[in-house]
Amino acid sequence: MKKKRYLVDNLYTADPAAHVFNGKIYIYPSHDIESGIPENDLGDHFDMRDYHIFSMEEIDGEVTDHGVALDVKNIPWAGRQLWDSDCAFKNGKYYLYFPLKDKTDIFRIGVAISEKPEGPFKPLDAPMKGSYSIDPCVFLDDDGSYYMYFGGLWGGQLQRYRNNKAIECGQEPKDDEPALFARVAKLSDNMLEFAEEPRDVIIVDENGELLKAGDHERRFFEASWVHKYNGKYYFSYSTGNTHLLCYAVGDNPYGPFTYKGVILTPVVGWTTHHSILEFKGKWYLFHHDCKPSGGKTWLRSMKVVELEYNPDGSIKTIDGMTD
Ligand code: FUB
Repeated sequence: MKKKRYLVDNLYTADPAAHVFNGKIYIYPSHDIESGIPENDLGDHFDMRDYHIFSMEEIDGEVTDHGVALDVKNIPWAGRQLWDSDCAFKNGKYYLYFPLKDKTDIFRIGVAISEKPEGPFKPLDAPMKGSYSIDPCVFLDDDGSYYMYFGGLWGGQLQRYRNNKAIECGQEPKDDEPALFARVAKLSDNMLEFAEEPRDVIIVDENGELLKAGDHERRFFEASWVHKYNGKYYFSYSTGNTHLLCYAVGDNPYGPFTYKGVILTPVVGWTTHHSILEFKGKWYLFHHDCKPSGGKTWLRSMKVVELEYNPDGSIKTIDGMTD
């Protein structure tokens, strides 16, 4: 599959997190809507209110919409904005992790549980203790440990935290200072809490130097994803205001990760966000763009394309603009 394929045409969907459960592909996207809220740098226009979950048996097969799996009106601690989610399976239960602003307009990460990958999901009464910011991604390592990666700048509020504590007047570091990094923490056995204090997901350049805050073409902005290929850990992410999907490679789930390159060049729209999945011996990049909505940044459409590696394990860059 060298051509990109849009997956759904009757809803706007973004930030697709794809997993194989029970031999099928399940996709956990955000559900974009026309909220009427003007566009701004804090992402207020992304005022999403529910999640639909999709599945397909083949990469080019029919896509099934399983309907509303979780609605903001059923989340007791909800303020607004259901952003990028992810799902993990353990001991017969599926755990949906989602970022949502609480009633004080602070992003927290919530958990909802189901016995089926497509839901419906029942949310817990409170967000995860010590959680903050956005874009949770849960990675299952070969030894059975689950790790959550999270964080996002600007509207994602990551700049308001240092050492897992909220700071006053949170700002990004100066251009020549180390960048802010995503966070990672092992999950507790019951999958409901962090089992440890979240740590920085450090990204270094080819000389082992920490990426700098002013390095907008390479530094982390949002959209963490982790996959393993040939025994190496690939941490991929969006650079936000430079609209690239990049990746960095490490030897363990905590990093440090060494910056390696661009997976996807800019797409139509401001945000870019993805997941990477192996299915039946091939690798795929799930992502989104705003072509079908005529470029409206808050109305995105998820799509999939094959992802290829070079013999040295590097990823072949995909052109975001071509079909
Ligand atoms: O969908 C809302 C936000 O836009 C996501 O959480 C970010 O990663 C960006 O794609």
